[in-house]
Amino acid sequence: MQKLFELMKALPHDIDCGIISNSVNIKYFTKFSLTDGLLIVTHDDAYLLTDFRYYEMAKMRVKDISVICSKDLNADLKNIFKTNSCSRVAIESSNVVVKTFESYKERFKAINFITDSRFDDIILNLRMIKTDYEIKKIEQAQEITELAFDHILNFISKDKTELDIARELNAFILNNSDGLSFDTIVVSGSNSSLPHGTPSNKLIQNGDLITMDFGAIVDGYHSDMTRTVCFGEMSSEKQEIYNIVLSGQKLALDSVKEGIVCCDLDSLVRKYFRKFGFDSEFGHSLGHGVGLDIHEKPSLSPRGNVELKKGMVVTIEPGIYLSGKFGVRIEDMILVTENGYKNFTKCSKNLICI
Ligand SMILES: [Mn+2]
Repeated sequence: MQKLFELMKALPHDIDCGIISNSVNIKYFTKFSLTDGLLIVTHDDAYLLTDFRYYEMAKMRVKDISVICSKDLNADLKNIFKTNSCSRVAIESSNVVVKTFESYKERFKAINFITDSRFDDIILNLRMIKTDYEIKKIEQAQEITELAFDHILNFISKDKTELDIARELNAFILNNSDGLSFDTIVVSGSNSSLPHGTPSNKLIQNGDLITMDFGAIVDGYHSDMTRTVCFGEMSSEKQEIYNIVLSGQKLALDSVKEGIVCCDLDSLVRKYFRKFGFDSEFGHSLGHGVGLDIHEKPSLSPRGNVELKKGMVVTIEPGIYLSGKFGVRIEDMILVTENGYKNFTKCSKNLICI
């Protein structure tokens, strides 16, 4: 919160006040989850406006921020603007829908609403650098994800479908964490060439590669991991592609350090795959930030212009997808450190054959 105050004060064209409506951003600053509420920040003060449903719990849990049980949002906002002499009020342009924005303008005619992305940017940039508390939560989420992986390796057999495997992973994660990071991906055989394919009724067959992409949530913090395993006999072509993806991932990991620009890291792997003739077979980004959202800044894509910094948590997940045949993706989640990285993902990347 203190950092946000400082960054707001430092903005080139002064913003007196900001309205945070994205519940993930509210959670970030207050550690409190709600689906309905506003966090109003001035240069040195903050107010959490919520209603009867959340008020008592918020009052207990949220420290250093005035919690207001709002019965009349207009009146409460007007009051805050007046008490703090706010005339330039920023909204989260990437979160506020047109209808809400029009109604703000209508209700507060004297206020100049700032709609450029500066306010969003300072929040998202703050969220990129994880605190020790956040790192611990992400670590816990990843530990559960790996227990789920160990569990599923013993579950997979020839009488199981992709859906059976996905449901078993989901059940394990739901029993041991606060939720699923996203809809679990389990794709096998020729379906594995679909990077974000949906699990189907297809039975696991001899020689299939099975790609599983899944994660758990702990106190709002996500984990993200992908492993590709083999069922039965492995063809030399599959082995070869697996090794290329694995070396591509290693190349990226070895190059992670403070100061490297995200697109350069992405391009290292892309160029490496090109040597083997795989240009368009790696059609997605190398990775993404992870935290209170499963996908957040920075983006490790060909357009990612952010420099990696100590404290960022990102995935490194190259893949090669041969349409109609099979695909391989290997994904680890790492913490960027001064001289390299710390890998949250501990499980082996040697090709596992079941
Ligand atoms: Mn991912």
